[in-house]
Amino acid sequence: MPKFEYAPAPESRAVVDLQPSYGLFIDGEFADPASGQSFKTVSPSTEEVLAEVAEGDAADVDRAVRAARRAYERVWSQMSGAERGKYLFRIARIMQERSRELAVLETLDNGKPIKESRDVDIPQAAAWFFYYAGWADKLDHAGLGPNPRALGVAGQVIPWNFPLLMLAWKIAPALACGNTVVLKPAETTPLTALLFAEICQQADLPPGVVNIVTGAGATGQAVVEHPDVNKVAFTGSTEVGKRIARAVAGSRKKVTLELGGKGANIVYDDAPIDQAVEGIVTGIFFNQGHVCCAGSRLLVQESIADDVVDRLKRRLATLRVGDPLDKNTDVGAINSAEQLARITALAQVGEDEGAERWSPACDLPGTGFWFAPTVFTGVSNTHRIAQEEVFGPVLSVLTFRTPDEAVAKANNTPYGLSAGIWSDKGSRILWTADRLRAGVVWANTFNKFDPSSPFGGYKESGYGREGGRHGLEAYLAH
Ligand code: TAP
Repeated sequence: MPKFEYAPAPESRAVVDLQPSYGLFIDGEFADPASGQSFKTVSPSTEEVLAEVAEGDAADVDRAVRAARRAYERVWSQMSGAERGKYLFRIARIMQERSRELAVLETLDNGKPIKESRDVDIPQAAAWFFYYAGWADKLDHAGLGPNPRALGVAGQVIPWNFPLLMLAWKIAPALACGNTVVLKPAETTPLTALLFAEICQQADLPPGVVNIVTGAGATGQAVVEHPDVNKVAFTGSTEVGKRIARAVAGSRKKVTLELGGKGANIVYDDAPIDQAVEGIVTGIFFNQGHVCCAGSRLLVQESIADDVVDRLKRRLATLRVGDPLDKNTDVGAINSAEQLARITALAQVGEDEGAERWSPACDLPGTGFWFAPTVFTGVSNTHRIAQEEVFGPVLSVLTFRTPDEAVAKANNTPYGLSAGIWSDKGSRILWTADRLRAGVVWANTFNKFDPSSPFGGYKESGYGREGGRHGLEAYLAH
């Protein structure tokens, strides 16, 4: 009888050809860092070392910026938009072809459930390249002035929560507009950016158009402060964003900052409650709550609050927390020991301030970084867990009586990135959305993304928009 051979499942790590060490990607080639230093990237679900990754310093950043400048002047800015678009389409297609590999690598390095990297991160990242590929030859018709032109070299620094997707948000519009790029991925999640570098080679992207310099915060600082960088694009914490704004003040660099958030998810008494409960779960437990636009504050109308919280708890008891490579897993690992410590400390503050803490019964694995889905009830607006970004699977529940009170509470944080509204009445949704100081407002849904839709914040959530036609503006002079 012929032997039956199992094909590797999509979630199997066998689809990834993990190298023991990775260099920097500069001028189309992988290169050793000037210092010879490297750092380890670990799997947050097992604490296993996945690879050694080059630690780029200011000399490497300088090398990368020079390569980007050369490529900008000699090749990329000379090329027609239609030609640039072809490269972006090619990259998008290769990302689709290699999507299993990208999804498994993302899950290994980040800890997020494979069903999220497979169904959200990777398809969305490819979609961003497809979308901006389509803009490359239409910039003159984008309504962005008579003669829109590229800025030059873009320095881009991204966080660890959506490593490949944040890369796509940054690189796709930059290249479509004719800029070249030096990008620094987050220290804890460099691997999909390095696989993306391989994809650039595979797509025959001219050397120097995309450069990836791995390293820690100091490497990011060198990218941002390099005098020959024309544009800085940053996604990360408000604290580092403020530091970057100060560092580039007066330099004539164009800057966009996508920073933290403390999104309100407002549930009115006429909302479809089961649907709202699903939206609350997606809003805060998707990607372990490592989401800048997470619905981390539930604002529920007082008359239905007990019912909503009861149904929410019953739903949370069904979530599977554990091995991110298991396709049945709903909540994966926390990205790093540092992030776990931050979440643990802030949750303790919630308890100390008198809010009531609840988690479903779940067995957390013995190794790796884990935090059970957590709900705080009895939270008031002055509590730190109602004001500060936890960036983890922790929901604060507040109540309100009137729509005016809902809006006042929703707007009462330093942030202004996202919000959700659940109601059966269109007029109530529009009334509320009009009054919320949030860059993105979802109605009867949450955490929905599309490349054609602009994304960005008010107040301490930053400035500038990524996505859609608005996202082109950040990469063009006009
Ligand atoms: P950060 O600590 O701010 O790190 C973001 C990136 O900046 C990382 O690559 C980091 O390097 C680098 N960096 C650190 N110090 C720097 C400096 N002085 N100059 C230049 N770069 C520096 O944030 P995080 O912990 O990675 O991400 C979580 C935060 O990002 C949350 O607050 C979240 O809300 C926010 N976020 C916002 C959005 C949007 S769209 N608004 C999206 C995702 C995340 P290391 O990796 O070595 O630290």
